[in-house]
Amino acid sequence: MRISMFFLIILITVSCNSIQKKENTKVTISSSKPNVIVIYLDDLGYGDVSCYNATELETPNMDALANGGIRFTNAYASSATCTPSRYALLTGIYPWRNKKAKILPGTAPLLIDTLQITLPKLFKKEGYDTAIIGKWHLGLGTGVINWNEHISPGPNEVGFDDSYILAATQDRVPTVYIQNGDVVGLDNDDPIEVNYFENFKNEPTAITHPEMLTMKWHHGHNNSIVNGIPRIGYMKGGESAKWSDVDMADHFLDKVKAYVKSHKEKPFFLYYAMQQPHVPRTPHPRFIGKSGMGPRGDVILEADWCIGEFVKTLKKEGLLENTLIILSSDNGPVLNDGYFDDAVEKLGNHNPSGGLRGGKYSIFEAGTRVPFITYWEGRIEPMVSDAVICQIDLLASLASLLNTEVNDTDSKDLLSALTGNSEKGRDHLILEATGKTALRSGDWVYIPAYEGTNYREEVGIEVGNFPFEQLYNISDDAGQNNNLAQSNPEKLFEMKALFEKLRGKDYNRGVKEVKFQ
Ligand code: NG6
Ligand code: CA
Repeated sequence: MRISMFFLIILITVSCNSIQKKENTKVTISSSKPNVIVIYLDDLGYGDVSCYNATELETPNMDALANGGIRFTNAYASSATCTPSRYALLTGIYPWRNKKAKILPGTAPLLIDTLQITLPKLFKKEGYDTAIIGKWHLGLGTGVINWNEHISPGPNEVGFDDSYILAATQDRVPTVYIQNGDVVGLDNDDPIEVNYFENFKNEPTAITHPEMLTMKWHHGHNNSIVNGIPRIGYMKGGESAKWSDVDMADHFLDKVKAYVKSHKEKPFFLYYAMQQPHVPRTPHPRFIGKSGMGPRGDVILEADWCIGEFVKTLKKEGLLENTLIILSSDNGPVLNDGYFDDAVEKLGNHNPSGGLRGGKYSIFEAGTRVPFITYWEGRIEPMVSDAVICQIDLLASLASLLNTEVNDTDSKDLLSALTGNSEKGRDHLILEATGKTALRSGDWVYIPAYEGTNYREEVGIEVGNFPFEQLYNISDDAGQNNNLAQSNPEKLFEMKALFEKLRGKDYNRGVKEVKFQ
């Protein structure tokens, strides 16, 4: 009886939807409950995808989503690093409002308040199943973590029914997967210990045992060695639980495929947080050499392949027409992020930032402006949108999709822009990079004066710190080469006033230069 009711409802929903489609030239978003999948890459740059004008790399599967959906040209991560961007994505709160929203070590406590509204909680309230598969990097536990016991709070306590994660980053310990709070494959006789300050007695590190390394470190990344790769932080034990780096992409892909196959009865929200092309770049052997650009290019091709396989699964399972897919990246690109892996040497003519200035860690555009694609078969019509949108807006926009709303966040309802019914995005947006903030308003970008070095030698990136204010009109100066602060004092005054109104006058307090060890 219940089953036939269920099919009746589906039938009615499906026929209503097709009626709406016929009646309107533009997409009608009905009150039905589509699945929502956020595919989130790590450090993928604005120019790393062929549909974003990369000419040296072919990413046919991301291109297929862009060509059949909306490719946004002015979409932003809220921050130029991972943790703050992910915090904003899931909570709708600007990361600079939370002083702890900085790149976290693997031992950091959970950054999100368990009482806070989050993207998965929003979906859960509307009857969805929710899951995260992939990189977390938002802290776990409340203080000291015992990795050998159930770890809580974590993703499951902020709204995810299911979680299968790596705790922090691929280059940070512990190098194990955690499923719903428990380390996967752990042998109780070989407990895991983790420490970010000091090594465990007689444990090899990159410094003491360089002969054990299959990948060399450039800066940082000289602590414990796992699978020949030196990491950030020290780890002991947990041998049977350690992940295989080269299999990580396939592993997460298997998990997301299995998840959608087993969640067809109820609508779901899935956050597929891919680890590529963050360091260490460890393509599966079948992708090695495929890009001609070394491991960084190879893992972008690997990620693209995974996306293609995943979309194929959605199609095969009959889910594509009832699934909104959103694809983006947590921050801009970096070549040398701490390992010698030929990313610089083999770059050739590829331009990961797509001509934008800066990169990961940068308050310039390349730090936060990222690929952003929405795809919904039969519901979203292909287009390119110049609307200014930010990942922080997913919370309010997806609430709107579910015919509900969220209060007291920085998130804006841009559902119309996300579905192509409007090209109107945000009026303004505060961008963040390692504690420093800037304003985009209309076509203008204002960057306050900041202490510190502009060019960060280790990573080879201009992070945007100058002892004077910067003002750019990015409609005709996308590369931010022409500082108009002096020649356009009226605009400078207007932008500064708006920045200080939104950000508060003490925006510079406590902002310290990031040390790369
Ligand atoms: C930096 C790491 C870098 C990367 C980054 C986090 C060093 C020297 N550098 O501190 O390799 O892990 O943190 O990247 O340790 S993110 O994309 O997760 O923000
Ligand atoms: Ca990142």
